[in-house]
Amino acid sequence: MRFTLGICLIIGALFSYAAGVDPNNFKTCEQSSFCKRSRKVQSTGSKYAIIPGTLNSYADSLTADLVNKDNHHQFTFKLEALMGNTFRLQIDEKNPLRPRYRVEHALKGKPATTQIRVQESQGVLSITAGNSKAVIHGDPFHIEFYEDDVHVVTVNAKNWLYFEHLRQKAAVQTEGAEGAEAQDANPDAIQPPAETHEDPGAWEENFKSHHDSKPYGPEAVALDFAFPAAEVLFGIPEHADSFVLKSTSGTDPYRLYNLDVFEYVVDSKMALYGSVPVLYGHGSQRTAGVYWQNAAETWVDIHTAETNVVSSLVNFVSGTRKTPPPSAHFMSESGIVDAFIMLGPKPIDVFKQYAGLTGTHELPQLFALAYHQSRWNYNDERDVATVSAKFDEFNMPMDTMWLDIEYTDGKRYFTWDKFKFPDSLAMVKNLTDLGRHLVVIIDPHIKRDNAYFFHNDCTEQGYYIKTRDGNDYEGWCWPGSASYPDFFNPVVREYYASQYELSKFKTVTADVMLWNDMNEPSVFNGPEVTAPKDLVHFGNWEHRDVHNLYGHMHIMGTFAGLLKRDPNQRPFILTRSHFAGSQRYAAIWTGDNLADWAHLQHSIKMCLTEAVAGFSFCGADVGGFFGNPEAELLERWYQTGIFLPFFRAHAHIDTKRREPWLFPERTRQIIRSALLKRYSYLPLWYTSFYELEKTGAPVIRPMLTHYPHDKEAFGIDSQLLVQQRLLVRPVMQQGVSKVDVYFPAIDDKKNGDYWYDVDTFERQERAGYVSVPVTEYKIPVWQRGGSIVPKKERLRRSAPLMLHDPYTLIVCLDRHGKADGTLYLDDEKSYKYRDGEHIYVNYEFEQNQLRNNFIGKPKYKSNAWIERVVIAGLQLVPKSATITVNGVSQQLEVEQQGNAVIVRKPGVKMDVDFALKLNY
Ligand code: MIG
Repeated sequence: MRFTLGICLIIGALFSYAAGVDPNNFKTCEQSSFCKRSRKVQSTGSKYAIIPGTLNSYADSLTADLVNKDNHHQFTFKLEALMGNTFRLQIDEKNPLRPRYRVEHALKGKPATTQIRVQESQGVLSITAGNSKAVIHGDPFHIEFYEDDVHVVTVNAKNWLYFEHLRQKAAVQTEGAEGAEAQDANPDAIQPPAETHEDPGAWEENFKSHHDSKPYGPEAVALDFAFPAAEVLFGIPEHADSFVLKSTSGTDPYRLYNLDVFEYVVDSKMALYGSVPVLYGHGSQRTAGVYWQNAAETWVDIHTAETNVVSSLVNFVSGTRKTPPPSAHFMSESGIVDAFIMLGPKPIDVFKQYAGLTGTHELPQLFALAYHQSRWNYNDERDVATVSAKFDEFNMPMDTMWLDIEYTDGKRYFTWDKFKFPDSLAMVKNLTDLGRHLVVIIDPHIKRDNAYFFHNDCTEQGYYIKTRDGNDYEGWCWPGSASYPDFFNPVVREYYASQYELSKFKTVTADVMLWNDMNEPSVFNGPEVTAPKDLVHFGNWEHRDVHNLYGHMHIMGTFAGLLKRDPNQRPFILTRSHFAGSQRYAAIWTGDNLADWAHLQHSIKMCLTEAVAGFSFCGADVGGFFGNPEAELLERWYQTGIFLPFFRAHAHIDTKRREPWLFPERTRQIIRSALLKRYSYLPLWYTSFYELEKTGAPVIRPMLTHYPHDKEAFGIDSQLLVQQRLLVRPVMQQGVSKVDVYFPAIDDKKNGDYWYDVDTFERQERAGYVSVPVTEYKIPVWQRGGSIVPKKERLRRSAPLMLHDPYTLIVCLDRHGKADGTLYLDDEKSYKYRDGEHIYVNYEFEQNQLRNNFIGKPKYKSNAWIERVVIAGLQLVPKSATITVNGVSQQLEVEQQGNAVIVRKPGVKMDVDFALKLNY
């Protein structure tokens, strides 16, 4: 039975391109009993109050007991002030029947707290920490949060706090779902608490053919958050939806439950592979956020007054809000309330506050930011060698070849198919000799084959996730019958990590990097294609409690393994499943998208949301995973993909081969020029990632990040910013000869920044929509006036070969004739940069002079130099330029080219102070 189902699913996955996901395979809120129960509170409300006399205040926190006035159950409540305008709120049962799960490993460390000042007046307590303040109301319990006296967040604004305390199961209910009625008939039954008319799904629940035994019964937690200073809400990836969250009135809530969704559709609130429960509220004066730290299945209702002209007019005229503020209602199946309230005040501040809690991706090796060539599958060693050689033949740069599941011996990870890949080390060398890399896939499902060492180790040592009755759980996945290591056990992670050591995994080298897929986990014959919730993990936690963290624990093991293998190389890992904090270990991609225009458009929307949720290192399968893109779609996809941080072409096993040279000459040239553009901007990407690691500021950003006052910009998700330097608005529609670009306003008078077309240096001077003509080659991108962007413009076959190539600086002037911008460089591979072996410099142009200011001491020895300085926005063309280094001056040629001026061969090394002056 199980077997047949597995086969059907596999056949389905391989051969059907039918129109998209079958929603019946996934639960609605109504079909998820805790969601249904938690959502019901929206009509009844709840009654929680602080119990007078239980308050205790400490240097950095405050505690109290809470009571549910309907059933008299008691809870503990703790509010802690953290560094950086953030509060942490935790609510748990005072005396739970068994401990409730608290998320571990998501935060990058224990958050530093800060001193509070407590004041009381008329039964209302206020806690002040720095610029922020929490005002606590006891009955009904709710907390208002203020940033510099502006009210930005209310917790439990609508009294939707809902906390199902753990209970003994009433005796009569052991047999099935008729519970509620049967009880009345049995006088001996233990009555459930008066407030619950027991929901049939409370103690066990079925979905399709799957049974969830729910041994601990109902244990949901839910809470609402209002954002009085906000107009739009965004965040909570991963969904194939717009950047700004839509109201869920009349629809299901947004769902966060890591799932392998076959042919996901766009414009959808359905769950996907990753879950990052962070949500932001943004208005023109303030931005705030909430990180709901819970790894169980979670649904989020969004209540936003549908913005209409009348309501915004009323708000405008009265100066106060008449419509209720946008709010979000988080509902989780188990665990505790653990919420971080981040008070901004600006968008970039909140993004950094979130990064301060959960961390950032560290600076990747440069190659990881270059172009990745993947498909399911490159078949054998010859195939890999040929593809690599073809890129050279057609003069296209390419850095990394990928091997999907077919390289293994029967989907036994850490092994190779010896017929197709008899000499993997020679194949790898063939690539690394050209500066290229290889990435191989390793999935978490383990083939149950007693001739497979990994399976035997896991069986003997008890490393697999267990069923309720203590057996190794068996599911069905690519290898057939499979079990799943319990990565929550540190011993299992250690074992797993050690498998990556070259003494064990002898068929790869330390240059081979990793792809972890299917780690939601995907189980073909499991409920909703994942693991049953009543499985048991290390520490006796149910899968229900930790589901959204499974992939996170998997990649923690991989990351540790790669460091063990070679402590001097920065690991590169791509993961599909992710949770808050997974960005510390891996890049992500948006999974199995479709080769259509709508999915191309969603690649930007989805990655923008991921970027503000910590995952700057995000991309989508270029070309689309399912289906065969026509040439135009593929061209536009490359042109878009080069401006997302993770840039990889990938395709389903049944699609036609689509390496760029297989297309007609015109398509080839278009793709080639897009690739060259990506490589030319590598210094900018690299610098941006260094700054991400240092500051937490996302690499790609929605427009509102730097134009927080411009309401028109809030909802724009067809364009993105790279830092605050580039504005990218790719062509993502078929057959168009122009696109509408929105240039954001910097003030109420519709003034904008200057923006220079990066190809022509034509300048946009005003905010608003501009219809821009495009050709098939055109990628509409502008550089902000006031910024300097470092580039490298020589063609090589791979990024590591560019290490010593010279730089070009693109200087785009603002209204005052000024610009500045940073450049970061190091060995592009090792951790020596952590010991200061790098060059970090800020270039500044002002009064016709370019200078460099080193940030810290330049300690890396680079052979690179500055080959060219391009300046756009000068009033007059200078006659010449003078460069001065160490008191020695030299005259340089200046040439006008279109709308820019080029200073040739300043020739100065990267670690030397200089001044370059234009002469008139
Ligand atoms: O069930 O490894 O999203 O990128 O090519 C499909 C085969 C399993 C899903 C990944 C996709 C990958 C494919 N994998």
